[in-house]
Amino acid sequence: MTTQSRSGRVLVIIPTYNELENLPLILRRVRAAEPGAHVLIADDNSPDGTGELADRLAEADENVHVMHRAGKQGLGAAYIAGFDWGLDQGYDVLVEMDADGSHPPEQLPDLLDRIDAGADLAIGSRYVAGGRSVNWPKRRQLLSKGANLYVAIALSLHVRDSTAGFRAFRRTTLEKLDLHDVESQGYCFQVDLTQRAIRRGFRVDEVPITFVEREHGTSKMDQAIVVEALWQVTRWGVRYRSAQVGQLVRRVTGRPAAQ
Ligand SMILES: Nc1nc2c(ncn2[C@@H]2O[C@H](COP(=O)(O)OP(=O)(O)OP(=O)(O)O)[C@@H](O)[C@H]2O)c(=O)[nH]1
Ligand SMILES: [Mg+2]
Repeated sequence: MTTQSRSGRVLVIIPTYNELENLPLILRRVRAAEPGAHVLIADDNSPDGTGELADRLAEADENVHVMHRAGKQGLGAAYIAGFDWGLDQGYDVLVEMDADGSHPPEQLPDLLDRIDAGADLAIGSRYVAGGRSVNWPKRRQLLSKGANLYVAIALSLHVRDSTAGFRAFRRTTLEKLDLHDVESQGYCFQVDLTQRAIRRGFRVDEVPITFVEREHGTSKMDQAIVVEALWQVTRWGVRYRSAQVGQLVRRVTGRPAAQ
């Protein structure tokens, strides 16, 4: 078992919104699975008191930190704030993990091992050999698979699970992703970071994971997140394709790019 990543200090960022039941469970599992890793809980002023519980848990464990944010601003914004904090504090590897138990902390060492092996971004994937989803309703599985297929075709991304939210980034990767112009949330946020990493030439590895449907609390996924994702991916796809056509035309005509 890996106790601490050889790639340096690890911060696991867990965004929370109304995760009262899940937070103590996930925290215990993370601390057991990867005792050397620190945790940052990024709470958006959850009405159910998750933020206060996070404070109490952090008081009992010096490796647990809490970031209180003013109100619900979406998963992407919480992660960007968490990355900023983690980079500022000098962590070498920054991990994304949901609070609801869908991303098994017991598989965190697998992600960190992949970083140690040279990946710049390790994605916990449901759609590579050995990966799977447990108890996920058929409708959600179809949505997820359909979204991934659309992303792969529209953006020419050779990643099976580009919407996955269980990931480990090297700090040097995040530093080059221009995080401050990322506006997307939800599914789209994960796709955006994936395409940025690939376009900048980073090594992106997928590690098989078992994704488990949440047992407690309620999902924050809604129709707006799906519509945002479809719309954004379509826009990126059009931009990517027109840039490719532009390159092709320049190659054929021998003309330099218009200024
Ligand atoms: N800080 C913060 N966390 C959020 C926000 N929205 C969702 N989260 C957290 O992000 C994680 C993922 O949210 P989920 O509701 O599980 O969304 P999902 O995993 O895409 O959807 P399901 O598969 O239905 O669970 C959980 O830990 C949530 O508590 C938000 O606006 N702010
Ligand atoms: Mg979830």
